[in-house]
Amino acid sequence: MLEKLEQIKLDALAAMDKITDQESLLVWRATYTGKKSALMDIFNQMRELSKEERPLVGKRANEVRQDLEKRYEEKQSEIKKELLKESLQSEILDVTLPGRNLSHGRLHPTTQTLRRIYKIFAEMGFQVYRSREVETDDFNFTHLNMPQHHPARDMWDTFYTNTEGVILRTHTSPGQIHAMKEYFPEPIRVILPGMCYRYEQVSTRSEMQFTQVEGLAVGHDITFGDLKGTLSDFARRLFDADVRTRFRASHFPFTEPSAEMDVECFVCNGDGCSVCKQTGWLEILGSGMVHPNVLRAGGYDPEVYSGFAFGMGPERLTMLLHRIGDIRNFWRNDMRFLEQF
Ligand code: FA5
Repeated sequence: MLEKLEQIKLDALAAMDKITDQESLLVWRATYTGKKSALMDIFNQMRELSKEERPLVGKRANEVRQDLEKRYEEKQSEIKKELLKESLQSEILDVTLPGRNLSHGRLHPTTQTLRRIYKIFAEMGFQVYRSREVETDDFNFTHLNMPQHHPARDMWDTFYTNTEGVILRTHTSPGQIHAMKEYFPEPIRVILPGMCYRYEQVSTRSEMQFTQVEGLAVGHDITFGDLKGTLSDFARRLFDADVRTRFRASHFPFTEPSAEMDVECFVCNGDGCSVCKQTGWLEILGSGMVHPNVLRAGGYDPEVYSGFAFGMGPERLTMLLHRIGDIRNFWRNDMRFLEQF
């Protein structure tokens, strides 16, 4: 028995020398010290030994078991150390390498234009007035001098909600009424930016969803001269100090008289080209003196107050500023387009 024990120990230690990983180490433990191991057989066979032999073999068997367990613990910590060494070498950190570039986010081109518009009007004393995108039919049309069944409503077809009389606004003009109701009887100088929606054919110049910036000035003795001066100055500040502009008579139910403002075409410098449809001019906004019925709807007496209003499309202005040929790029989410601004 004692010889057998020595042999078990020798075999186990020889097998241990070949072990280099955790998995084989576990197999080794089961083989040499587990329940079915030769060492355990010896413990089980102790009963069959003579009284003299039993303590000797028992003592030696326990020693062998302790030796093997000790060897197991040693091997385990060797393997752990080796693993740590390997990971330190393979995941080495070189602090002298240059850092990775962070990719910078950027503002959408329309947002950039909007911020320029806010800044210019802020310098002229206009505050930003936030107004809602979901409107009632009354605010979008009726209060703007377009009663039910008025043919002018056909110019602005929109999206209707399931709630009767609640629509997506077609322009920022209903915000004029909200601002007047809130400010009365104070004088007003606000711009109203925001999204508008129209049920119309999408093309290179028209989207179903676009931004507008409305402007409204109400007070005493405000004239058409103020309107022209404010908007001409705005164009000079946005485009160029010597940009050429013109006002063209137009019609909006909520202004009287009404005018559209054009800037000289940047592509052909006024000679006429496909972008300006051979006219040499590009329309940038609609405007006019606030109609008496609209002043009344907002609570201002047209005998005492007067005002002007305008509405421009920042996407169209951005197209002019950056010579963008297709408005549909603004909503395509194509990084190749967006990264240029
Ligand atoms: C209006 O919406 C008037 N409410 C403007 C106004 C305000 C006039 C105050 C008088 C007083 P219009 O439909 O022309 O007008 O639109 C004004 C601007 O919005 C246009 O010049 C254009 O820049 C922009 N716009 C209109 N429709 C679209 C569209 N489908 N896609 C992109 N921009 C558009």
